[in-house]
Amino acid sequence: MKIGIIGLPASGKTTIFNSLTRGKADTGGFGAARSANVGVAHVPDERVDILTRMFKSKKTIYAEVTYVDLPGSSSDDLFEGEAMAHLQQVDAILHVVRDFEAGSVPHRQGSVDYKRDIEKVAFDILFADIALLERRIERLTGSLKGLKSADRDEAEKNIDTLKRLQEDLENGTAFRDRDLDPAETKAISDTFTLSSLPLLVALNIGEDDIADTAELEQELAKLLDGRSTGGAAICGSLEEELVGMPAEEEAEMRAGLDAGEPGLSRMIKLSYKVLGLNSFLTVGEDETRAWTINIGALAPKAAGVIHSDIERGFIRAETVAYNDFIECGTIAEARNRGLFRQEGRDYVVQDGDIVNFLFSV
Ligand SMILES: Nc1nc2c(ncn2[C@@H]2O[C@H](COP(=O)(O)OP(=O)(O)OP(=O)(O)O)[C@@H](O)[C@H]2O)c(=O)[nH]1
Ligand SMILES: [Mg+2]
Repeated sequence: MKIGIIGLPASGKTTIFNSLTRGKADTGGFGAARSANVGVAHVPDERVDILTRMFKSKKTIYAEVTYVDLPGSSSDDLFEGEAMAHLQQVDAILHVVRDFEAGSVPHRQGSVDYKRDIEKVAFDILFADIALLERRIERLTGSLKGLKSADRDEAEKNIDTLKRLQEDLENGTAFRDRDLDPAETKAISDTFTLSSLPLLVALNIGEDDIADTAELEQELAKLLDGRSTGGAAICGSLEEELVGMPAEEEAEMRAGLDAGEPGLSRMIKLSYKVLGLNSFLTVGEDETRAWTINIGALAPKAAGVIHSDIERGFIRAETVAYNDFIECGTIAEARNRGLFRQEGRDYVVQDGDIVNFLFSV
């Protein structure tokens, strides 16, 4: 599961990427980067921290989200050339929007206006899909002649459906904001569409605006009322500096900022959610760990995330919900109160379940 980072040139994509993934990719290239940066962010999870302390675990392992910082675009057309090929490989998009003033970093539009830029990129995404559907319609139309009549009727129906979908895009409806009926699903089943990907927005704010983060995020939320869209405000330059520090110094600095939860962790959590992922937890002296499953995964499938042998030999899952466990304090007490349950193959693992799988080899 990957998130592709897009945004206008010099909006701070690579700076935000470095902050999210604790990376050190070059910034300030003004669109010159020719290859993508790929990195992993740890999903902050207080439950994992608390369980680590309770079980005195030697190791702590968080869930992860992979980010891909796309190669720079030399023009304002974000979806030219290679970009589309990269975007076909991702599961969601993170749009980095510039909202910092810096004389040394000119904005191509001559001024900083995040609302304008969000609208421009949203429009470009729709426009890219209109063009993709156009090519599909042309190809289908070109093949009509060679088809037998039954197949031709079918293809003509698909063309009509695609044209209707295209009109909706022209009227501003992204695929992520609509349900598709069976005919529509069929018509676009083998066409990649950009606007069907969940879209997140990171507002890259200046250091002077950090105090107004909550207010800025409220304004941002008003702009982003689409279905699977969310946003957070992040001060890219500061975060990049902080994650580059030794851990202790970073913690000290953060405490001094007193800014509450940084936008960065909100963004990573949001990314995880938008990808449709849940975490179940395993605990013990060796390690406390969050494991990633798709929402709705059944117990054997979740077991398979740990090891395919556990999925194959699955007998049952012993589980207690995180909140129940915290109330009880120990597994033994959870067992006494009937909250430590035995679940079978058809159990849908819930986010925050503490699980122990029983299996035969
Ligand atoms: N003052 C300030 N400068 C920033 C901030 N974020 C990024 N910059 C600067 O803006 C310039 C561009 O940042 P990058 O992260 O390289 O932007 P980008 O979007 O990856 O740029 P390209 O990939 O070249 O299009 C760099 O000089 C950064 O140091 C910020 O929050 N505040
Ligand atoms: Mg860059």
